[in-house]
Amino acid sequence: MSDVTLYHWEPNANSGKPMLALMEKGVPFNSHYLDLLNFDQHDPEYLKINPLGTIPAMTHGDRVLTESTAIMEYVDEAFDGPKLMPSDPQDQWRIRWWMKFMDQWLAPSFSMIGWSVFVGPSVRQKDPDLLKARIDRIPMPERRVAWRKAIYGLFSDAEMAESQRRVGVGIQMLEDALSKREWLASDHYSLADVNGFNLAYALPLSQPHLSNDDLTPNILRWLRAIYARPATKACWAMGKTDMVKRVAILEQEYIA
Ligand SMILES: N[C@@H](CCC(=O)N[C@@H](CS)C(=O)NCC(=O)O)C(=O)O
Repeated sequence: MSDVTLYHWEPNANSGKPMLALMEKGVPFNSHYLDLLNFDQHDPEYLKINPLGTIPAMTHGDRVLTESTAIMEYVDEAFDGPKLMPSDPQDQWRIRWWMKFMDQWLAPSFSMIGWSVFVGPSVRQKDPDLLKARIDRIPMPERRVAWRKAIYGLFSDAEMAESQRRVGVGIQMLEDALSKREWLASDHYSLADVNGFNLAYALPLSQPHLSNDDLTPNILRWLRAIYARPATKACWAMGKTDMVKRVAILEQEYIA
């Protein structure tokens, strides 16, 4: 029995970041799955761990850790195993630059699109009174707004267009960076790659007109190389829903 417990949803976006970091490091952990589409993250029991009602969260002994990127950095420092943050200060800066850019600017746009096309439609057929009660108990006002918009289809055309624009800019930036080096932010596989994979693994399916072998060969090379890693395969095998099956697109090799 490990003294590490990870509270997570599918290996995807924020939950997948600490899952994959733990598995890359070879750190055993207890997996506590929360079904985001069943609003498990707002259950009173879980709010004792993370009062914000978001996932992931991790406990290590009596320490409680939240924020997916900060958890990954903790995991890299606190446990043995391959280093996912190199010692060179410029590499560290580049890795943190990319993680901040992805977390703050790019991921919210991916998320808005995902919530609009997948999360909202997945839950809106539930009983209306139950949905209202579930939304009303969400601790963070901004998350309540996001859930309402997703469930009732209220994301505006302007905000969806801005998210799509950011996804386009982000894809171009990833392609440019990956045309200069093998990995995203240093010459070694790092936390920036773990972070980026969780954001981008389904791009060839979700944005096929912007990310494919012809337009973004370096992104595809990079995604396939990460998916070929045993830790990534093991991590995605932990998924419980069809969502994770999207990663299978990376098993297809490019035939010119
Ligand atoms: N900045 C936080 C964001 C956490 C977050 O918003 N997670 C999403 C899932 S990717 C969540 O819990 N959403 C559920 C909700 O808002 O109810 C982190 O990186 O850990």
